[in-house]
Order: sequence, then C-alpha cells, then structure tokens
Amino acid sequence: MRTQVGIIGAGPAGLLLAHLLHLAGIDSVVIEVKSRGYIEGRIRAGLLEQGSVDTLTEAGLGARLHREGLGHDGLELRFDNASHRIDLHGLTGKRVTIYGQQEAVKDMVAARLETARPLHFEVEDAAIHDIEMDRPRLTWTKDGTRHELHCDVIAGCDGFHGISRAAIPAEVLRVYERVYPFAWLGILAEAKPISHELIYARHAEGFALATMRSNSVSRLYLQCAPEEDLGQWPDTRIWEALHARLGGVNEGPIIQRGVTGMRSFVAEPMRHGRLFLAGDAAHIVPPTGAKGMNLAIADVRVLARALTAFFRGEGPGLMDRYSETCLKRIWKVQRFSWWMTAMLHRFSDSDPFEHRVQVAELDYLVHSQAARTALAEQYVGLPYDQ
Ligand code: RFL
Ligand code: PHB
Repeated sequence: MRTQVGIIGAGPAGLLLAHLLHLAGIDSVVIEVKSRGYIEGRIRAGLLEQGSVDTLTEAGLGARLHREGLGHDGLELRFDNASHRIDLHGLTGKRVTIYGQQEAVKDMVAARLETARPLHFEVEDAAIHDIEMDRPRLTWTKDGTRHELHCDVIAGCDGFHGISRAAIPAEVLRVYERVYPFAWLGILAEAKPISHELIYARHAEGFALATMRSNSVSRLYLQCAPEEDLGQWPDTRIWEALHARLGGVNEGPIIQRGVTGMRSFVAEPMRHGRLFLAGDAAHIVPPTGAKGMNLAIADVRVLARALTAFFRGEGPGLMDRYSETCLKRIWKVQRFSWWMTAMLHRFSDSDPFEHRVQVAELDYLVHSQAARTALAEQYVGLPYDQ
C-alpha cells in the first residue's frame, strides 16, 4: 500500500489534518488503536478558541458546532468569597465556544468517512520505520493481517502515550517537563449549570471549575490529589466540595467521572526526517487554560499548509520551519497555562506567603484593565501569525 501522508491517531489532530489534506487534494491513511465508539465517547476538552472555531468552519466542519455550541463572551473568577467577571468580548472583540471534544471528533469522523479515504480503527502493533529516508513506512496488524504502508511523510498525532515521539532518537529530542502536585477530579452531571459562563474558583480547600456541555448538563472539576482514588469520593463528598468551593452548584445524577493528572510538557524538535509530531504527541498543557485541543488545531493548521506546499512542488521550506513555527505559539500557551494553574490552585507546600501572593495577583488582575486584557487575549486565543 502507498499514500502521501500516513497519520497515526484519530484524535482532533489526526482527523483535522486528514481533512485539511483532503481539501488540498492530498491522499492520507489514518490508523487508530481504539474503536470508533471509544473515540467518539471519550469525554475530554470542551472549550474552543475563536480561531479553532474559524478553522473548523473554514474546513466545512462547523455546521453542528454552530447549531449546538454555546458561545461565551466572558468568564468569572471567584476568590475570597467574591465573583469578578472578565468581559472577554469587550476586551478583545472575540469569544470562546463550548463544544465537547467528542462532538468535534464525531463531526470529523463523519467527514472523513464521507471522503471515502481510509480510516482504520482498532489497529494493533503499529510501528514506524525509516523516518530518516524519503519513503518512511508504517506497519500494523488488523484482524490478524499485517499491513505495510509506504508514505512520503508520517504525521504522529497519537497523543501523549503514542509511539511517534519515541521514534525520534533520544539524542535529538529535548524534553521540558513540569508535573504538578495535584490533579482534577472531573464529573459530568445532569444538572443545570449555575451560570451561563464558566466559573474558575480559587478556594482555601483547592481549585474548582464550573463549566458545561449544554443548558442541562454541567461539567464540574475539583482539584484533588495526584493519584486520587475515586473510591474515596462518593457523590456526597463531591457535591459538598463543589458547594464549598464554588459557593453553591445545582446537583443532579453524575453520569461520568474521572481523574486527570496535570503536567506541562514540550518535546523539541517536533520534526525528525519525514516524521512530524502534532498535538499532545509533542506537548501537554495543564487544563486550566483550556488549551490542549486548541494547540492541536494550531499545529495542524501549520502542518497542513507546509505539506500542501511540499506536495505542490513549492519545496520543503515550510516543512523545515514547522517545528520552529509551532513552538513559538506552544511556549506562549505553555506560559499562560502554567500561570493560570499557579494562580488558581492550592499547592501542597503552600504557605501563607504564597497564599497572599496568589490573592494579590487575582486582585490586581480583576482591577487592572491591562491585566484583564492580557488574560482575555490569551484565553480567546492568540492570533495565528504571532
Ligand atoms: P488525542 O486526542 O490524545 O488523540 C490521539 C489518538 O491517537 C491514538 N493512538 C494511537 N493510534 C494508533 N496507534 C497507536 N500506537 C496509538 N497511540 C495512541 C489514541 O487512541 C487517540 O485517539 O491527541 P490530539 O489529537 O493531539 O488532541 C489533543 C486533545 O485531545 C487534548 O489536548 C485535549 O483533550 C486537552 N484538554 C482540553 N483542551 C482544550 O483545548 N480545551 C479544554 O477545555 C480542554 N479540557 C483537556 C481538557 C483534557 C482533559 N483530559 C482528560 C486529559 C479537560 C480534560 C479533563
Ligand atoms: C471544559 O469545558 O471541559 C473545560 C473548560 C475550561 C477549562 C478546562 C475544561 O479550562
């Protein structure tokens, strides 16, 4: 078998890349280790920057997003028993949209299947070969049969735990990492959101976030211990903690729950030979800034453009600059996500000094138009050309 771009992973990065390449007339094959049902049901991110919405819309993937997505013009910061609204739209002219990642994934899978280009689920033993040559290969097993795919380029869109990053020789790859001493316990509940906008709360007991998936489904997060045992969190304890930290929430049946560890991580460079990393395969941000899926989309925009130029015979210039171009944005977004995390969480070694500094930072933020503008322009998403 032969294709132009072999894509590993059918998350937002892999599926969007496949679609953008299709629109440019470039052939690709997508392989995914999980089933279609699994990736379409995996509950994760929910918040899209204005630029992500525009990218999906321009790619023809925005119909349901515009019908069902919830546009937000502001957010609330809560600390010291008071609430402060940040007017995102007033400060930047832009807004963000709540639309579950799995809904965006469903739209992209449907679009891919409509193109009739290959998307293989439940592959086993995927392996990458010859990335330092002009014809790299992908191999995998499906239903007991071994497959071999000759490619011009391989896109590693297989998330943090995939195989792609490990295919880059260790002596070439530099890794920057920070693991936080806490995690998020996230629930999805059939309960009306307490506000039509997101509420980020800093509380002496720990951070909490109230977001949503619809006008009748709440998505709520609580700071917890890094290896938290969900068995220690019966529903009553979850609701008590949410009430305390958010100043009251609406309760309802909990339909999903999980614990997410938090880290900041960047692997450089994002390209080696004919292998390109995109999305979580190359970087992880803590979810406080809501940036993971948005960064994946930003990488893929750059990669699709570079590959399109290459296959049109315009040379490898954009491909050669891929890593550098993406990393400029990635490090700014890393800084923003780290800053939001540091400002809003309780650190286990927190001392009274740190507490005072956090509150001073929040107080400054909500009273300074310059500081609010800085938060707002990063939260709605930096322009792509910076
Ligand atoms: P994904 O989504 O992990 O997709 C990678 C895919 O690759 C597959 N795979 C393989 N396939 C074939 N062969 C192999 N060997 C393979 N190994 C892995 C996997 O099965 C998977 O399908 O990475 P991608 O596409 O880079 O997308 C990244 C986003 O998923 C991620 O950054 C976000 O979910 C992060 N995130 C958020 N991002 C936002 O932009 N806004 C948010 O509000 C937001 N909130 C969140 C989040 C992530 C969270 N969790 C659970 C990590 C909230 C949470 C709680
Ligand atoms: C979500 O809606 O799941 C969400 C929103 C904002 C965040 C993280 C997660 O910062």
